[in-house]
Amino acid sequence: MKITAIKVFVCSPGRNFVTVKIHTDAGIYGIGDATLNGREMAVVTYLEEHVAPCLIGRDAHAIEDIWQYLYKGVYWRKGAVNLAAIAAIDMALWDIKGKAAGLPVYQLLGGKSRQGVTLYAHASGENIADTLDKAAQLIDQGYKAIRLQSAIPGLPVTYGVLGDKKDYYELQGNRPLPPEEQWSTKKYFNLVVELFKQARERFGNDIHLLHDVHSRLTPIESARLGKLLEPYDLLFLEDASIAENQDSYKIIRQHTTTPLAIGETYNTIWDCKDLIQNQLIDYIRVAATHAGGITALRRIGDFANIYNVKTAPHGAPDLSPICFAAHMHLNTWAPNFGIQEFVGLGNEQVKQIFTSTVTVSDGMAYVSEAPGLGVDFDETAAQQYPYKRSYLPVSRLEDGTLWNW
Ligand code: CS2
Ligand code: MG
Repeated sequence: MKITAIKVFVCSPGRNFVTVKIHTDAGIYGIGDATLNGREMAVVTYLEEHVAPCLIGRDAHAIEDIWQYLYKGVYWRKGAVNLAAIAAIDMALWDIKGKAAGLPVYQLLGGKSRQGVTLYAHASGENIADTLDKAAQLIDQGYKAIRLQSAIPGLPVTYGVLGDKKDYYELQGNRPLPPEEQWSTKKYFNLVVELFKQARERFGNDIHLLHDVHSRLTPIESARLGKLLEPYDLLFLEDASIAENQDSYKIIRQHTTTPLAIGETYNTIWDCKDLIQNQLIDYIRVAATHAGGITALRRIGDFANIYNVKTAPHGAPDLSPICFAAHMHLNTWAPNFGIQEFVGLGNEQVKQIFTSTVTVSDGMAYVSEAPGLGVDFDETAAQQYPYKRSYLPVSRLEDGTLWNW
């Protein structure tokens, strides 16, 4: 089965998505997600100018060889743009292979290790009470795991809190230039432990609670936070600190038993190899779109399994329903699957463009038996929502120092 054409689409149903469609001479096509939030057009050009011409005429079934060709063949390996492009091609080829075999991708990976995939949902609020009210609503909907993020008194904007925006798509899709947000670790510490203390008082110990620090603490600050949160038994503390120096997690690990999760910004196994093999983390959160697709996530997941590290794939609003579908097949197969982040199946425009067969009920998600990834992309509907440049914010400390957003 030969690749005959590769098309790249950018649309903005509230926020930008980059979608790849690979056509074959068997009349089967596959789709993949190449969305790199804030740098979408870099990936579009990379795919159209540098990747697509090399793949026309190649065997669409040769997923691994094409992955190696695109990763090693570029010479300039790694990087967010490279691996987002490889990821989209990879997802599309797995979609094609499943369609050709008449099997859902999870069957090609090794079949089901579970019927349903446990989700964690987002509760964010303007204050602790508001955040916990949102969490209570999610618990009533059947979610067994909730990520809590609350606005920080004294800071105009806080990561993960919608503010006056109606949803994440509105929040992320309207940033013509990078907004500058302020960070204060002191103000953050004044709130965050109290948030989880009150959450446990209100909801008891059965519900799983999670929190995303979003890389804003130094290792010793993360160690302190992990220790202070131990009484509240978090499922994991995410992105407690940047780990470009993977050894920095040894400092955190020495001080706390709060489970640690990281990986949504990682592009290859090399970004997390030491964290995993030294068991400095408990969950690896690499995303199919950012870390090289299904082929790569299967490899990273198997490596993590050797060290009792579970998978907890990233599931933010800037990953399209195609990436979510890819995660769902991986999550259904992976013996060491932990939990899947979930921010909903999209707004009405997203659902108009991406037709997914994933179903969600009672805090669990289920893949369908549809061949391939079980998701489709409507090119015509996508044209109604043209690309609109939008950036991620940047963060500064109160003295103006550029910080981690
Ligand atoms: C966040 C993401 O969901 C998460 O865990 O870290 O929403 C992240 O802020 C976005 O993916 C950035 O584009
Ligand atoms: Mg995160």
